[in-house]
Amino acid sequence: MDPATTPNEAYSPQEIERKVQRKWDDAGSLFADEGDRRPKYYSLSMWPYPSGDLHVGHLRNYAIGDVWARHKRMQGHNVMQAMGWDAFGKDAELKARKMGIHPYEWVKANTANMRRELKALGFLVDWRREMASCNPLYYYWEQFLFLKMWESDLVYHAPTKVLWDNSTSTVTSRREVDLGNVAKDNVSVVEMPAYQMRLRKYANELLEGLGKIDWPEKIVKDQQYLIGRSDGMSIRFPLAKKTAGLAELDVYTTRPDTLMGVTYMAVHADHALARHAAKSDSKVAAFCDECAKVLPMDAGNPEGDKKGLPLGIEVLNPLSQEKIPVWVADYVVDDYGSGALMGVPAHDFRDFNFASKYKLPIVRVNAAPGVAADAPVTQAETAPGLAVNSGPLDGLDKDGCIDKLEELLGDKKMAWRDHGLSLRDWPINRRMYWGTPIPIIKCDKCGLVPVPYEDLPVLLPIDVDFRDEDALANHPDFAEAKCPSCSGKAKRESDTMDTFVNSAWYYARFACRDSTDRILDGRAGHWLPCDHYFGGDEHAQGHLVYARFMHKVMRDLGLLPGDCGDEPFAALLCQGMVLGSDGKKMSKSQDNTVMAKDILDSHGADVARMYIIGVSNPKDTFPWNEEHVRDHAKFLDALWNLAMDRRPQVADGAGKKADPALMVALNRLLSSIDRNIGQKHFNNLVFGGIHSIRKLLRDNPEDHAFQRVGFEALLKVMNLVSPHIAEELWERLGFEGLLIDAPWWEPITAEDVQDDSRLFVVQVNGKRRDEIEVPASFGDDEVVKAAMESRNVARHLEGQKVATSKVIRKDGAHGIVFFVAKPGK
Ligand code: ANZ
Ligand code: ZN
Repeated sequence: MDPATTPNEAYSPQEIERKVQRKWDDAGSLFADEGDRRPKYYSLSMWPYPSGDLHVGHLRNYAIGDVWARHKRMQGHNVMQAMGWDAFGKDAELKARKMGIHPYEWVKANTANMRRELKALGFLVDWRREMASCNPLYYYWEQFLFLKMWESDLVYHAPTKVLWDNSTSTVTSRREVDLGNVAKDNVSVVEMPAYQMRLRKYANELLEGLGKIDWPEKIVKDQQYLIGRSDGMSIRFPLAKKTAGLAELDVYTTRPDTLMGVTYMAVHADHALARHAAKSDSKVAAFCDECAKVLPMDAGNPEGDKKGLPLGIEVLNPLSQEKIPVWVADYVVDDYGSGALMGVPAHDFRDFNFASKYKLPIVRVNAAPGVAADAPVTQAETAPGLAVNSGPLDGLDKDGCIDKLEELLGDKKMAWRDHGLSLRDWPINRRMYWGTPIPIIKCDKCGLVPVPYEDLPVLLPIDVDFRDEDALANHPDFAEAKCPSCSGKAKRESDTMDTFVNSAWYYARFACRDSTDRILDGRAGHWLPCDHYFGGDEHAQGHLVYARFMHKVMRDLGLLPGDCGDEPFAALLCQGMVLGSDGKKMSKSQDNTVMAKDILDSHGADVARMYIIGVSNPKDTFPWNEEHVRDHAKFLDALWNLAMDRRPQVADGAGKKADPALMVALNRLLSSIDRNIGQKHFNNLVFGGIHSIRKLLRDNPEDHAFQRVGFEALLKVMNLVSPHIAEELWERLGFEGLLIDAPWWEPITAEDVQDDSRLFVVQVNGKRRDEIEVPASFGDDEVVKAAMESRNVARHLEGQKVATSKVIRKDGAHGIVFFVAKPGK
């Protein structure tokens, strides 16, 4: 049968997608094996929390990662992408409590849905590596990791203050409150014994490592801020009279040069001096109780009313021996520095407000150039100038003051260089059932005793009354235990780990998820570090810190085989959000959520993927637009028909040489596609790339050789974005092998894109009407003339008078012609 004379088969996306996926499966195309000779490339997109169906935010994340992964593969890498389920956690548990569905059942049903949808989307994922954090084999190794950390004192047990969500009776976090997931009114500060991971121990390395990875600037800044390392000094103020067993009060300051301007000291309500004063002063006692309720996010806030009370205690300025009163104040953070500060109202905002309110002296000890030493201070002057009114420090800048103080006070151990750190250790228990059990046994005689390795895993019982907020503690088989140390009767720890522990090391386990004898075997050595990571920037100060920490911990514990690097994720891209069509954040309550399934059912995977890649730069946020989705469906339909029509030309073009001018035009497009991929502007692959190549092909049917090279290139780009239709057309047009395995084109050289023609976009009254190609030698008049002759432009100028025409030339190769036309002859 002659394909040119039979009508085309209609484009039926779902059918093609199923067929192509079967083809990939049969060929084992999606598998990533360690034995492969090509260089490894591990590309990972954050694993989903199985909350129900796949939403379009997931779709976007994975479509972006897949563009990158498929491109790397075509460039000759052995690419591994894996998928799994961040299956433990609060949402499942709360849902369970509310709806009476067991979290296990809920997760099972949801993962089944999401797996089906993800598979239907045709991502390049090695599904043999699928794993879930709630699987005992996974959390067995997590418990093993915990015990290793326990042995090395990288996790310890101590009381800490946490944010308690009264509405769910679980531990929450500042982030949850900031995101609005938990109402601030429902939150209180409670002290609770906690297992804490020593994040602070790794603060310096976490900070330095940021310089070695290719991460978005914003995330790097967020992490620097979170770690919050500052340089300064600790200064020791002798107490005028020994109090509460203390002879001195130490404070940390970033401005030691302002020491002579200290007019009061402030301590946190939990400080020994405040607690001592509270014993004999009921007003202080009441105030301290008030302070205990201040949420940490409010305490550090530079604005807002600051409250305090004098304690009737005095210290001496170590430099001048002057007496200074000690106050208790609600703006002192208890676990920063020493939980006390020196108040310098003239040069610190918070101190200025505080001193103004309580009529404490404000003394200038620093002046910018040109400011007199006796100039009044009307607001805090925080930029460091030179010291004034400061005795031995006068005339020195900040560094000079620090040197001088070291000289004057260093020997007496009254001042020393020091660092501040905002980063806190990481409490990992959440008072929940649905998580990894903490492998500890609590014995009255022996204290906290680790579960012996041979008794791991500590299985999470499934037969519990999960409506009980203390389900594990009340489960007799689980709770009763024998002390491994004294064999006496003991209790098993009934708390479980935060889900962030699960997701802090999953990327490594994907390499060898079935390993039973090692947490990470040689396969992890092959794949790690992860070359590229994709996910949302809401994880900047949580997951992305914890995973970096855990990688270094596993390295130091000797659990990373071979050279896995010091950082888990060499490069990172954070995609923007998908908003509802109303421009608002998608949420169930707004009724503006779009599920991947909706668009899969109506248009198929390729349309879904093409829309979500083409609609905006991966980094940007955009509102969903149903009409644009339909436009993409129409586009792919037209493209299918064009390709099917051109089968004879493509077949005939083999072995022939295409017109050089057309090749230059094509090469220009390919070169810009390469540039856009490099910069991860994947959106430009759709309009600048796929659309433009299609247009070249449509307009030049007579050059059969060009039809062949053009379609070959077009399908390769489409393989990154809409891989099923591309794979199918690859076969129908008679190209060899599978497209998914085809190599990318060689880099385009300057020679490939040189020629004597120039491309101009033509606009009439602000609307793009055509693109013309003219000889490079054409002057502006000739370009305008050629533009007016183009069919589409002529049509839009018909019956009108050209009022203005203008030619703008850009970077040699491209340009724009503008026409302003008015009615009339
Ligand atoms: C005196 C001073 C003078 C300060 C001045 C600043 C400006 P960063 O920069 O964030 O590291 N501080 C120390 N411990 C504190 C605590 N527990 N709670 C609240 N504030 C505390 O913060 C360091 C500065 O924060 C320190 O430097 C101290 O105030 C204050 F012109 O000391 B400064
Ligand atoms: Zn014991």
